[in-house]
Amino acid sequence: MREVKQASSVWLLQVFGLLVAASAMSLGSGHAATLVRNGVGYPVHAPMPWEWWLQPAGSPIERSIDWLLRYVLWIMAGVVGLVGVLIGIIIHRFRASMNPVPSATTHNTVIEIAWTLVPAILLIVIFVPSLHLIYQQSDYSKPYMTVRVIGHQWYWEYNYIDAKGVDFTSYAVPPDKLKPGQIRQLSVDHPLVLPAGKKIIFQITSADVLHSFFIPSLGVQRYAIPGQYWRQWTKIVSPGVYYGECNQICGMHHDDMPIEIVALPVTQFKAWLAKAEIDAAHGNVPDVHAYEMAAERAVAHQEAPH
Ligand SMILES: [Cu+2]
Repeated sequence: MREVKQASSVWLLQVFGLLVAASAMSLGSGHAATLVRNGVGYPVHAPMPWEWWLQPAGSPIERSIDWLLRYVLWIMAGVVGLVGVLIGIIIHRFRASMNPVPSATTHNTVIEIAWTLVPAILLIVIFVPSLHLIYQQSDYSKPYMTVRVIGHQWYWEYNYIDAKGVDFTSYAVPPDKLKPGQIRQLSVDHPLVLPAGKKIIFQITSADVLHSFFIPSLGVQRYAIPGQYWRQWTKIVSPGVYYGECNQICGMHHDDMPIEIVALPVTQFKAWLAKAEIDAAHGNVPDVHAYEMAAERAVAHQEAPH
């Protein structure tokens, strides 16, 4: 009987050790995903066919979210694995045929302390990084710029409140009007153009019903609520195109309000914004191709030998 006990506890330790090793490997691994490029050679952050994990992180917040998800998932896998193994041992060792005389044991102080302490420690171990992430998400200090995002049935409106008159709408490109390189139900007529590597605050609201401003690769998701401004910040690590969508059911054409963000290097962004201000002064929306040309220049600059 003693031998059986020892063998099962060794086995248990081995399973637990494997889980710990696997989680350590998972936590250490970074994203090596290669991104698709669009018509002007810009990296595209969009959902991929058969994708089963999160999109590669494009902002510090999304990196933290990704890390916390893996961390909690592995703790959960450890708990589920351990409980599963224990149930297996109990079913096997304490079955009726093996125990003709039932045990009269009712208490075991050591086990009772352990099963109180271990979950409490696990909760603390999850709570500390979660709280850290909440603080990170709530840090609105020193922004480079603020963009007011307004949800409408069924399009987005982007108001660059620091730039005079730059306020335009963004509609999904209808499926029959898609140009090569554009993505069905994700590409828009006027993307939100932003600088890469700078802290941006979104001031999110709605003009009619509840919408939600959601860009998975940037770790941005906030309800757009009529009569309220909700904030969220992001910092887009590298230039590229980032896609998202309204993810609050907002009526018949809820699926027609995707989000397309073009992140340009700061110098190109400044040039784009200056041009957009001139356009606005003449009552025009920013030229659709201006950002594409800026992106092309950015790619050429990136790939030039140093
Ligand atoms: Cu919506």
